[in-house]
Amino acid sequence: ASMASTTVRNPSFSVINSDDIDYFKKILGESGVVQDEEKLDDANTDWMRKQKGSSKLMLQPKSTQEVSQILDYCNSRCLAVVPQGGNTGLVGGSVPVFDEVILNVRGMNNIISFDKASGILVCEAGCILENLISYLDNEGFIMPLDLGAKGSCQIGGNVSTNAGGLRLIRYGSLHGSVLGLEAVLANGTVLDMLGTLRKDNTGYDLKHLFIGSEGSLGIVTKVSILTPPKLSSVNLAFLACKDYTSCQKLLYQAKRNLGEILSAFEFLDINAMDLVLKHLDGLRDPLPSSTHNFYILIETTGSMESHDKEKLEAFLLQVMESGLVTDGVLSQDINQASSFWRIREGIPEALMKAGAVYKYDLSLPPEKMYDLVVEMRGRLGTEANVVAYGHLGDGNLHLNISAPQYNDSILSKIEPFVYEWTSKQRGSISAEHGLGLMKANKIHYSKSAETVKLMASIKTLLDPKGILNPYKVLPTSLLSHS
Ligand code: FAD
Ligand code: S2G
Ligand code: ZN
Repeated sequence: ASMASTTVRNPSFSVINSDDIDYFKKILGESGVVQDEEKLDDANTDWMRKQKGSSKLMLQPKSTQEVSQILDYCNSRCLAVVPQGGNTGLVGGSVPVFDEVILNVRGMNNIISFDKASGILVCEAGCILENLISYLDNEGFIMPLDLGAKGSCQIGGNVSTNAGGLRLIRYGSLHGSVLGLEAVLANGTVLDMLGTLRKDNTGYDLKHLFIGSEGSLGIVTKVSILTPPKLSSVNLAFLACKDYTSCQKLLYQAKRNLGEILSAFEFLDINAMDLVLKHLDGLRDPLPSSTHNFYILIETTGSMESHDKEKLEAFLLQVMESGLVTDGVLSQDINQASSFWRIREGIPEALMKAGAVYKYDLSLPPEKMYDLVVEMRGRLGTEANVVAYGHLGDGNLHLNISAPQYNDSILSKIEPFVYEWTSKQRGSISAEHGLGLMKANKIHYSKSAETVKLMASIKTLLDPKGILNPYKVLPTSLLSHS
């Protein structure tokens, strides 16, 4: 049963009334107050279509000041609020559980400043990632993160989920590239932490609390982020390996022989490849010769095409000769490269088309990672299709269990087994997607009781009435206002 069905609405939260609507219209104008059924239907439903809230109101502020006024009012009225960005989150964190007010910052999508010398970008939280990527492309820079949801996800949502994605292996996590934030607390206080300094050791670095807080500590309204320069030479290899151990050894070699130009290392198994080729149009297997069990995408990004090509070709020759790689192709142009990425980035979409999806986004010791996939195949047999792919370079497995329909017999074979297995390996039950609603009561598999208790006291300090994204991230039992 999904989390929502076992969650009880917090009786201390008020229900929206007509005075509230009048107030919001007064501060936001008509366009900022959305009560349209269809738009609300969309905003109440998560990307996985597993979670559906019953919110009657979505607010779309145009400025930090308006966000502050909304939260100040909601806090005094004890109205619960769900901060929402692109609504591409995968753990049920971005949609209401009951009738929480949805607050979407999509209307706050201005670029505030960009320093072409340092690459420091300051923008509003509602900027869509893909728009930032194209803005920077014109300036000769790139975003330090890239993910399949770039067409819809907002930088505010990326920060709030501490999104990882395809480039983390090269450019690190948002905890490193985000230099500053502006956030609004539950009582309307505007926290200006919007520094643009690389180094600032004056007191506790509080912006880090908001990175990955999934809308539970405050609403991110502005982001300052360090963006890397766009380099001239990008190459992409689509390789095949016969077994998982070879994938691991390939990663070890790539880090040494490609070194500083390595910019992505992704894997997908044969089940993932079959699903993509079956459900997505216009794609074909780049290595049709014979079936392989594992596919690896290796991207390099450097400043000298001739040097990079020489390095990459020497590397590919070496790993082919050693048998680590059984087959491979180097993209010849941007179209071929994007068709290779389309295969990897299309897996979540293919999974949705295949039917029901049980999604586990795990950090595991790389040498153990695929043992879990094999164990799950043993436990599920023909009941479900166990699909594995992910950011192998970061030790991040996307274990997705696909079946025609959701059914509890499959779920009981997966949970709590997957969480216990991960916990035994001291892995993370959520590498990059966050806890949201789906895993709000699962944090103990990856965090000690003392740390979770401290998180709850920080949450209570910043949001005493618990109006920000209630029922999510932390176990409700731990929160005093529940
Ligand atoms: P939403 O889904 O709207 O919200 C996500 C969470 O952040 C919610 O808890 C919400 O309350 C909170 N939130 C949103 N905006 C704000 C704000 N301004 N202030 C405070 N809280 C806020 N994730 C990865 O990490 N790596 C991937 O490679 C990746 N690939 C994906 C591929 C596909 C096809 C899809 C559908 C999703 C993928 N995701 C991935 C998951 C998702 O895209 C990320 O979590 C993304 O960062 C969510 O951004 P969003 O704007 O859609 O946020
Ligand atoms: C990815 C998307 C979500 C999933 O594609 O990297 O983060 O697990 C994932 O399908
Ligand atoms: Zn991912």
